[in-house]
Amino acid sequence: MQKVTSNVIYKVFVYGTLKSGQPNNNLLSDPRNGKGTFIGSGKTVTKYPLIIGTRYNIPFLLYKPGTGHNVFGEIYEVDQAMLEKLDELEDHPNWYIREIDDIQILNSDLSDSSAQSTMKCWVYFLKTFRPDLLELPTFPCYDSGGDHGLRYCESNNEATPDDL
Ligand code: PCA
Repeated sequence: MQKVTSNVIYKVFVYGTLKSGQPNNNLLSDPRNGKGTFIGSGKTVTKYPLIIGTRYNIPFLLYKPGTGHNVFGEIYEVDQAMLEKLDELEDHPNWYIREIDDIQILNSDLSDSSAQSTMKCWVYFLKTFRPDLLELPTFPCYDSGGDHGLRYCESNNEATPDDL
């Protein structure tokens, strides 16, 4: 019997551990998980606080539009299989909530759409959070190895929203 596959392609903007050179990028680049093609870098049109939280040093984009920075990230085209993998990693919709947002394209390999300056992409936000998370330092660009010293802890499997 033929396997039913969907060929729908989704655009996802990643700003945290899924970016290239960051601890979870291997998930996006592993073809066994599905299609994950880098198409360019971008930044959020809206300012948001990008913070590093929990004792596992996990990056979160807090859904508090207008506060923080226009956050830098990377845009990927992914298929349904890959999107499901990402949702699993981010525990959408229990922890992060995936929402469509406007991303300003900074550079792009898509020559035929270079006239376009923004793109609607899926982004993983934290929408329910304790207000004191807004007191943490905010970053325009995430790097696990940055001089903030808050390196991402990969053994965070038992982290839950209660850790926030
Ligand atoms: N992974 C997702 C959300 C935060 C994280 O670490 C990302 O990179 O966009």
